[in-house]
Amino acid sequence: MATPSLPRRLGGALTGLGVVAALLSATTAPAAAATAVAFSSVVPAPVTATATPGVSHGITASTTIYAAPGSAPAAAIANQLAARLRVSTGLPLPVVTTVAGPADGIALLLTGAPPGVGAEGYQLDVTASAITIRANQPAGLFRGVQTLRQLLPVAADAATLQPGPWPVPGGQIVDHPRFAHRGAMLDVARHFFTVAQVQRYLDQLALYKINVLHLHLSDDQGWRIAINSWPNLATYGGGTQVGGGPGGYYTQADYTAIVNYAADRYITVIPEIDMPGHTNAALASYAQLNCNGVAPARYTGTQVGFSSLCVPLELTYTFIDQVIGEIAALTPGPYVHIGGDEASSTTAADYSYFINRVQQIVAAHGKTVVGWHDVANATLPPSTVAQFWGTTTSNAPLAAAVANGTKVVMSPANKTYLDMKYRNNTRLGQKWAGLIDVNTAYEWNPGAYLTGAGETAVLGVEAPLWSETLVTTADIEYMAFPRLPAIAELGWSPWSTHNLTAFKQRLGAQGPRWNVMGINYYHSTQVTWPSGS
Ligand code: NGO
Repeated sequence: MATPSLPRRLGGALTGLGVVAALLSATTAPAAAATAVAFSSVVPAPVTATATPGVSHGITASTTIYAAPGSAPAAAIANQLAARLRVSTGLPLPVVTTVAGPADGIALLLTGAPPGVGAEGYQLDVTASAITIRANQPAGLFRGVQTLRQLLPVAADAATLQPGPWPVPGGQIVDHPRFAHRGAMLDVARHFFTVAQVQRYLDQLALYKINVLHLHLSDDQGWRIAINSWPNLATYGGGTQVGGGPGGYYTQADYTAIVNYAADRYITVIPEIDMPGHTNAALASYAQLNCNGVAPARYTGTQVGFSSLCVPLELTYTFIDQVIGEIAALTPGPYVHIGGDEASSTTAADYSYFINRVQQIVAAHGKTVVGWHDVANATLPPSTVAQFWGTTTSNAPLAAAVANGTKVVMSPANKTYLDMKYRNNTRLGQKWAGLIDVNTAYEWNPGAYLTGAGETAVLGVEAPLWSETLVTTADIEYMAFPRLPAIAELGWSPWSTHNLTAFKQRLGAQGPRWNVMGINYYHSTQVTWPSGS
């Protein structure tokens, strides 16, 4: 419904993402001034955002949410939005699927979007009478809803009832992602995180249009998913963690709960079983997997590179086939990650043989292989995706694989590793790839970074969060925020919008939102935080 009595919200048109100050006019009432939001605060930056000066649409007691008729996914997205907003606004926000809009209320439509926005893009129009999101696919509606959330006053993201009002600035956004893969990795092996903790992280990822959660499910210090054919992996191999705590593991139902929660947010889970190195937890669980038939003790330190599955042993491949088979059956997404990093206890010849064979096992289970870029030392079919985690801008084996058609996910450790410290005195994290504050995380171009891997060879970007030093949700959030949104913007926004100064203002505007959401973020001195946040 229209809210003609609302004061003017935007001072001027935004052309493209020319982040001209879309600020409150001097006539704005003080209460609303505290909550109004500008197009220029959306992260990741949209492809184009054009404000309509003097226009806004208020969400009120008479707002209805219309979902595209006949689309269960559109109805589900509408219900998610309504459920979220009811908590903070207390408004009824009925969801109906019988009328297509967009005469009033909020309409989520699967018609009329520009074809060029693809499967994940959307067009958002805010007029005095209605808010309309149009997309070609439900994923695009979901991404558009995340933009709408960021255009609402930050109080809309609160967990308790807030007074309002709930104005949305008028204008149009037409938006779509630069890269198909915009990922976050969580290491649940060094320290275990519960389903609820992972779900909380998924909620945060969704807000920044991340579409992949890569779960690092096994390492020397813990095996974190129940495998029915090899039960000791979880019950014994999952029973510890870095520093020697109780560890933990996901039942298959737990894993499915994570996968489904992610799918509701249009996020694909990529499970990783790291091999042939980083396998002490598996080797400790089954003596017969060891070349010498003796199970090593469980490991709670943080060294890497000392363990290896037994490459000449045939049982190794039976084991892998059964493990990958069970995980593939639980995983709707197309990928299984085989790790392959830091196999320094495996000879080069064994490594090559092993990776080649494991790729065939994964393919036999109908999945596409992802591996850390070390796998380029073996022979890769063009379908295998390599995840670059180096600290230099050239890597000869990887460049050769790319020349043969392999696509790359960019996770340069000195840019995207969320476990690196911000500063020397950061309590959490490591320093081996350098210190990473916001400027460093943001100032690189994923499509023009690695020699031989230009824009078309890059599938996307991913921010890994290794957990050697991380124990709690507060720890995860402190390391992920504010750097994760920087990586999310590199993955989503066109390079033409890239601007460090503008980005840090947009990022700063997220701070009050993180406050109401209870996110424990690092108050980087490189970011312009609004006063009081
Ligand atoms: C490396 C190593 C991981 C560590 C991480 C810590 C890769 C791909 N292997 O990244 O085992 O946890 O660094 O930053």
